[in-house]
Amino acid sequence: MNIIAAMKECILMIGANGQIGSELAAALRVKFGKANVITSDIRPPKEIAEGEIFETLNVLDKEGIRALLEKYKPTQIYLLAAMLSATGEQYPQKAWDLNMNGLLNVLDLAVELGIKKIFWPSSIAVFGPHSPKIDTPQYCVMDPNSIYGISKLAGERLVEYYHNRYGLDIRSVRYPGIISWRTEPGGGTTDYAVHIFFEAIRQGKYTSFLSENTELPMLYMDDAVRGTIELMDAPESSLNIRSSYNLAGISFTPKQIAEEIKKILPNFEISYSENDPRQAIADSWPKSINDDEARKDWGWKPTFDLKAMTEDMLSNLKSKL
Ligand code: AKB
Repeated sequence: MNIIAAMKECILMIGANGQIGSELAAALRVKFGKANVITSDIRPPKEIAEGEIFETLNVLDKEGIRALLEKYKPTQIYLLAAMLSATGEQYPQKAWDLNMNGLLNVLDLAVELGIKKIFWPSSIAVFGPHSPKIDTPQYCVMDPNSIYGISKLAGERLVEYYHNRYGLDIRSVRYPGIISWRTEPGGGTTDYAVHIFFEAIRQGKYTSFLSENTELPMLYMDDAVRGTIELMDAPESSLNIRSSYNLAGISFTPKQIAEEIKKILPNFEISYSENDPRQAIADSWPKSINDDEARKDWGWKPTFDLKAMTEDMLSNLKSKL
């Protein structure tokens, strides 16, 4: 996208205060300018820097969304408001309501008001116990058994439907667990892989709620943000998947990440709790993901391996905490 085209874009991000939204919004502000990225969430963030635009918005309030769309006339919507897997199991009805009706509100308003381009994230949670666990392909048996995974799979079918039926240019990736140091995640099954770094710096030890050999797909935030923007910039004609692209980064277990941390912090200690409900969710998910379609269609390529990610996390957290 050239600079003139980029400057014409205006983005409304819904659910911008979470782990991914806060970093994606920062990258989009650099790309499009602060005045062209409107962030919104159910509560204001701790700080709103000069020149940034924030609006309080509940994604279940359809008329509230309409008012913001009419006020700012965005060309793109990023819908990140969702309840994640672990919290979803505590509040299944609320998770379904937020994840499905929030999406439907945005899709219906986009059709009505002619906003074509939308980003909506799916998740590796769309896979289930009968999906292949290793190198999980784009297309396979999908039988998610968490309410979050069920809502994301239903969402994938909806976004493809709205693309086919109404011509919306909705783009999506199935995020694995995202690792970041600026904002801590909340309510997910993969959160241990972020908390372990914070606690390594704060306490020198960590009790993992997942067992030592639970392998899950993860991705470093820098790669996740870059990949998301690359997908949104890709020519529409190159996209063959209108549900959601598999996206892979690094797969590792709590034991492997602890070993990598010990190379930098030799006194770091890890222990494991038992009977955590998040273990069953993790056991139903893939261990590794095949993302050939994303590589082929829009040039996706992750850059951080476990070593590079661990070094970057620990050096940033040492300065931050
Ligand atoms: C979660 O653990 O619920 C999320 C996800 C993989 O979508 N991080």
